[in-house]
Amino acid sequence: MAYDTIEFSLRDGVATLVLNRPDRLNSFNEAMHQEVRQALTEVQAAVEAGDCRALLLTGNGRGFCAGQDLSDRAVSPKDGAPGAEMPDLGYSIETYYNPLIRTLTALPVPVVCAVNGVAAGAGANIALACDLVLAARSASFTQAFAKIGLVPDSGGTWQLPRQVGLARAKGLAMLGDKLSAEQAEAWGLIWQVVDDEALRDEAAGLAAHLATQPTRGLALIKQALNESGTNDLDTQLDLERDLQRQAGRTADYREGVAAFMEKRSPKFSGQ
Ligand code: T3D
Repeated sequence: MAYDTIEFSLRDGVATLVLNRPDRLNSFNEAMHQEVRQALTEVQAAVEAGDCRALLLTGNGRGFCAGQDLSDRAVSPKDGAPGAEMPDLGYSIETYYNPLIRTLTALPVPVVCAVNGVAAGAGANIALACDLVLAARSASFTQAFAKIGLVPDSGGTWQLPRQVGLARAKGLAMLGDKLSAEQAEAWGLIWQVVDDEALRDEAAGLAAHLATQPTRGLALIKQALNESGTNDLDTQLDLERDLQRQAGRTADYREGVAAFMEKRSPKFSGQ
């Protein structure tokens, strides 16, 4: 399928989705929402068919994603008068942003995000919903919502306190200041900072590596770590037992043990 607002490819087990509205810092308009959704539907089908074993998400230009395209939200003061129609942002969240975060979180393959520049508003939280986040040294993250009277969405109020603690989460959310990629790495918000010119190759290499690994096992790791956010220890121990049972029945586990015993490199099929 041909896309206008994104670039999408599937090669050697890696799906690559590039946000491509660089003159608007890859902010989301309706068309981009629809195309991202369509591409992720293609990814889901390819994962089920065993043709996709990792997803790479990044952006073109100097921004990763500036969240919602605010030119679609401009409301003149008279529009805010009593009785005037204001946009229903809850509808937008329910229709687009929440399903996107749920899809990325549930996707049973690793999602690598290469944050190539500023990640603002929902753009920041979409990046943080990915599994392994690399960021260019010049990139930054901003919970821009507070600056326009909104609340962090796309899972931001869930991710931030868990990843950086409540004090830093409140500072980031209430001030909306830019957090540098290096500070984000130091605070444990992202996996790694990479030099700008190396980012795309580094992220593509990481996704390519993950696509050769035990895909089922990685999906179970993702599930266990995601569920740990809300489980108590007993529930998590039970979950580990159940997931290990599943992992122990995969062809890749058999291959991993055989390769270890035979002192050779494993060749994982993803099954
Ligand atoms: O509405 C709903 O559906 C509810 C859901 C909301 C989710 C959200 O994401 S709400 C938050 C929306 N995003 C923002 O508030 C961020 C707005 N942008 C900025 O604060 C700044 O642009 C940045 C901090 C991201 C980057 O700053 P800077 O100085 O590097 O770049 P810039 O000059 O501000 O932006 C470059 C261009 O991109 C500029 O256009 P121009 O002047 O060159 O024609 C700017 O207007 C445009 N741009 C940046 N962000 C957006 C945008 N255009 C539309 N929407 C944007 N979000």
